Amino acid sequence: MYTQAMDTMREEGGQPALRTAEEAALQQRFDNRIDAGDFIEAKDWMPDNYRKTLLRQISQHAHSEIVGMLPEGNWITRAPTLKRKAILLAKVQDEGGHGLYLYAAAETLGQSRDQMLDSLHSGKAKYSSIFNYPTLTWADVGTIGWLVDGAAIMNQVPICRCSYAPYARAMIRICREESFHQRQGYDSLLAMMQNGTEAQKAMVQDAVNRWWWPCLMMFGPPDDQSPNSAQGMRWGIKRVSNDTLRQKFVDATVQQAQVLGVSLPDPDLRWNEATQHWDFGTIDWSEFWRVVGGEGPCNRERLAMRVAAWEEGEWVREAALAHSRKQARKEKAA
Ligand code: FAQ
Repeated sequence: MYTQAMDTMREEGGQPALRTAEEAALQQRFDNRIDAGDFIEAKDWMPDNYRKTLLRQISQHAHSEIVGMLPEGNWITRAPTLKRKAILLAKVQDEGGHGLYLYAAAETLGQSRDQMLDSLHSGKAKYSSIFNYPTLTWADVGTIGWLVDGAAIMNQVPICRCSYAPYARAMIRICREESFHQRQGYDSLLAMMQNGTEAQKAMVQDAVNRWWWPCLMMFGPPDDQSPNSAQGMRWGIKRVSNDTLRQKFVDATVQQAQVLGVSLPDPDLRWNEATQHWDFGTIDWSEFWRVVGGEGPCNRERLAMRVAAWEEGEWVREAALAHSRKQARKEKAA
């Protein structure tokens, strides 16, 4: 039912192989559970393409979290006060934690963390386009919290109801932390806009101008150009479409920008009384695909930093393994 187009019916000599009665029954049971809004657990039977789609999305999501540590991590040593430094340190550590929950959720689908990281480091795997933009000033850090985490929450809250339970459970924890991230970013920008110098206010406006359009791109291509959406929605992996989430984000953010006292860099942004939504201008999708294809302003730098961190961390992984082997030997001997 859900999987006619994508299920992996094994092809022999160009002909789809017939399913066994047992496989057909398992498929039917799975479809019924999805229809009923049931959650699927790691040990449950699932179609191969459901597993592959989840692995693709969850591993990309995990990679986004750990690559997402880099643009802000860049500012830890330069945070303007002890308080802002402590907040930023905690936030960046949280993103690392989110990556770990998500890699663990993906591992339940049968792929090892080493395999996933290998795909990231060799440039095969995707991660969110947004993390290929530079953090030029301190205001970029606040803007990432406000807009990037704001967009991430908008996208991630519906994933708390994803049909794959280990992913849904990880997302519940992650979303709680992301809402703190969004608030701290807004608070940091508000401090500069309310009490800052003219130069600091201009710095905030400049950061918002640079991050606004890339944030709208975070939600992915328009619905009619999103190859994975239809199946993802039928399987209950995606609950809300890319365009709907993007519109919700714009609607929520316009008012926050007004309170902050910044303008959003879109001359076509206006309230539409008929739709009760904010209309916005055309997104430059050619820029999005360039960044996704590896040609963004910081793609090479981000990947090189990840690879260096992995190589430099080898001795830590070796030491941890040696320690766990030693512990196991001790337990056996006791
Ligand atoms: N960047 O058919 P669709 C965060 C790819 S976490 C790069 O619409 P789908 C926390 C897509 O993979 C941010 N690639 O795909 C944080 C597909 O390629 P594929 C990450 C993108 O999966 C904050 C192709 O385009 N969040 O920010 C992007 O149905 C601050 C066609 O697209 C998640 O990953 C993009 N923006 O929908 C951390 C949430 N958009 O795989 C640090 C979970 C699309 O066929 C600091 N993921 N593509 O080769 C999702 O909800 C979905 O995967 C979407 C894409 C909505 C991202």
